[in-house]
Formats: sequence, C-alpha cells, structure tokens
Amino acid sequence: MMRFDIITLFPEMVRSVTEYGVVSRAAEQGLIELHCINPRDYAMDNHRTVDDRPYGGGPGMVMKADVLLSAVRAARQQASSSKVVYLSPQGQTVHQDMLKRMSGMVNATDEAGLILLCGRYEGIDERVIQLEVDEEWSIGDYILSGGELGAMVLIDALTRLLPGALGHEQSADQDSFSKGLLDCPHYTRPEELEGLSIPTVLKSGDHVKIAQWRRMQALGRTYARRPDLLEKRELSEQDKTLLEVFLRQHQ
Ligand code: 9D3
Repeated sequence: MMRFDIITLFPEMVRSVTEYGVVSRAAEQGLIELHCINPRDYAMDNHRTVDDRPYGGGPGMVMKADVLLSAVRAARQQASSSKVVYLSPQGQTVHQDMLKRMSGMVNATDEAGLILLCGRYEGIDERVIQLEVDEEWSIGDYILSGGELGAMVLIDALTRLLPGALGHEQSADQDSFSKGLLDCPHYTRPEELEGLSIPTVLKSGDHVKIAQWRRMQALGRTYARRPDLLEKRELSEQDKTLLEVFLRQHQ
C-alpha cells in the first residue's frame, strides 16, 4: 500500500484524483490511501489565517510559516516513514525514472509513502523547507497556481506503477515511456475512416511482423519528435536497422 498525505488548502481538489479510472480502482482495492491535511485547521487565530505579507515587501502573500510547520509536523506524526516532498517551480523536474525508484521503494518496504506539500500564493516560508522538506519537485517548466495539480500528477503517475493497479493486459513496463520511446500509432474499427485506411500489416495476423512494425514506428516517431530521448540510449543493431527502414520509407 502506498500512502499519500497531502497538505493542501484545497483537499477536495486533490481528492478528485481518486474519483476516476485507474486511480479510483486502486483506491477501492486499497493499493493507495489518501489523507488530506488542511493547514487552515492549524491556524490559531479567529480568522484561521494561512497567509501573511512577505518580509521585504512586494506583491503577493506567503503561506504562514508557523501554521504550515504545524501542519507538516502533524502529517509526519501520522505518516512517520514518509518523505516530505514540496511541489514547487524551484524543484527538480519529475521524470518517470524517479517515480519508478520511488514506487520500487514502496513495493519493497510496503510502508514508505509521500507527504506532498502544496503551496499557494507566492510560496511558503523558506525556513519550513529548511526544517521539514526532504525533496523539492517541479512537474515542468510552466507556471501553475499552486502545488495541487503537481500532487495529483504524482499520485496518478505513481499509482500506475503499483503492482495490480493496471488491468491484466496492460502492464506498467509496456508503457512506452518506460521503454524510453514514444508509443506507436494505434488503430481500431472501422477499417476505413473518411478515406483513411489502416496499415495492412496490422491485419496480417503475423504477430512477429506486427511487433516489428510497432517497434519501427516507435523508433521513427521518437527520432522525429523527441531526438533527446534517443540520444540518451544506445540502440541495438536490430533497432538501428528498423530506424533506417523507417527513415527510408518516410523521406
Ligand atoms: C507568477 C508567480 N511567480 C512569481 C515570479 C512565482 C510562482 C509562485 C508560485 C510561480 C508558481 C507558483 C505556484 N506553482 C506551484 O506551486 C507548482 C508548480 C509550477 O508552477 N510549475 C511546475 N510545477 C509545479 S509544482 C508546484
């Protein structure tokens, strides 16, 4: 079981990630557990204030340091073997391989989990990071309004990696990204759509040829669209030949 403790001012937003599809089924099966901690519940004043003005001035507000620290420590008490991950634009960009490493740890120990700290406003007091944050992660180079969508992305991507989360016919390491390549094209009925037919090999019934064709498409599309993914790996002789055939056919 993988446990997620999410520190957020918008718990209902984060919980909605468990309402659909793969993540919903995983939650029903008990493969994951979500616990939300709302910093507002740790605010001490009558107005339950969770933000304050930044020292040094400037626009925007900062999440109140003492309130957030109490919330993080409460989460740590409930989930003592979890790492605290702060979602922020300053973090290291999340990639599939770090998620695999993380899910591998959980699968091995069955007790690890994540405390996902979601910021709002301009961010959180730096001292909370110093005192309680183990890792700082970003989900990509674009600007979000807060950490919740980042936390939901992590919950979705990590849940898919847990044994039993995906249906029997699929598996996490059939996913194209875990092979480090983009996926091949997919087709279903009808056989002709507005004059467009399907590649004949897919109707040949020759499963070796079909697998070769799919591999060739994956290699060709990765070369054309994401050459950075190919530069990181060494292609086998067979993959090199398949890519050459693809490039000859597509010149
Ligand atoms: C426009 C505000 N910016 C001032 C220079 C800084 C800023 C503060 C807070 C930008 C974004 C945010 C909120 N973002 C997140 O909490 C966040 C995030 C993101 O924005 N991009 C990618 N990954 C993440 S994870 C959390």
